Amino acid sequence: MILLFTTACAQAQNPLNFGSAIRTADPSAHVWQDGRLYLYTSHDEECQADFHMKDWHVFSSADLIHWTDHGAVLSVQQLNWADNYAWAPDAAYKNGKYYLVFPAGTGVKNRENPEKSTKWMGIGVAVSDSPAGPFKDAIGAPLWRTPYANDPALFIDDDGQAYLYFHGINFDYHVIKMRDDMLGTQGDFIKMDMGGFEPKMEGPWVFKRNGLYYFTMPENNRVLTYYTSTSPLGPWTYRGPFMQQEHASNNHHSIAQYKNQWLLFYHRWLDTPESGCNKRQRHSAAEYLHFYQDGTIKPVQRTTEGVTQKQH
Ligand code: FUB
Repeated sequence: MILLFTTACAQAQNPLNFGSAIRTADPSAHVWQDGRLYLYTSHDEECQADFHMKDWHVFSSADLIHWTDHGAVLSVQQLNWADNYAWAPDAAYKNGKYYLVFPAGTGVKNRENPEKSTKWMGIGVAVSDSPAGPFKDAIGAPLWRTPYANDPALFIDDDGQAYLYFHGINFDYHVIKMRDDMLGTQGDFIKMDMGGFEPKMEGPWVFKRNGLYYFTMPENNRVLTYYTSTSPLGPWTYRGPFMQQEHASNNHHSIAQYKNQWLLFYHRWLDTPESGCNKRQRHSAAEYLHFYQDGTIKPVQRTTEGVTQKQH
């Protein structure tokens, strides 16, 4: 028993150990019918420049310690409408199929002269019979071209209705309903009532707990904060931060319940002295998430231990 305890705690760690030096970010966690927890991540190429990213990866685990690397499950090379910016994905299970929603784009961002930027991003949908992919672009086009959008997050309510939240230029804090076949949207964008507080954001994530909806996001792209509501469409009440920023760098997270424990997945910018560029690069990590009696979220600290199945 003592040996088991020691082994489990010794192997749990942050960043998550995927068994290779792969750099991942934007982990989106889901628990599917096979009882495993799946992480859908974006992939930072070693020392990449300016978030030029090319494919999406999947990892799964049954104990949060040992991870299976399912490899690259979709690449921008397979798209006929984008060739770059394989950014934060999300996934959903519906109609007996697994759907990957993903942002991708074209063009170049000109940071010195933004008016000369040609960069554009949109959101696609890919489908697979397996949670581990591979996924195939299901539409052959983005869901829409305007507004510019990325960082999609799907939430499927108990009645089966899927909602798509995203970051959109001049369209933050909007949501749109997905069609039942998940291959298109229905109705118009719905501007949500955020109670008058709408900071810069990316990477929204919505979940439901005890009948309460949580809209969570990296405020100013860095501090994880949240709102609550009794509806997935709001109105939302701002509740404040639950994880502070680190290194003045972006964060992107997801929240899932696995084996009776709530978990926060996010990424950290860590020094990579072994790399040629010798700069901070992103790595997926996880922490336990705890709630107060009234449903508010307890502040989360970053740890090096990470999560285990609490065998102790
Ligand atoms: O990984 C690329 C982008 O960086 C994501 O889409 C954003 O949320 C930020 O994490």
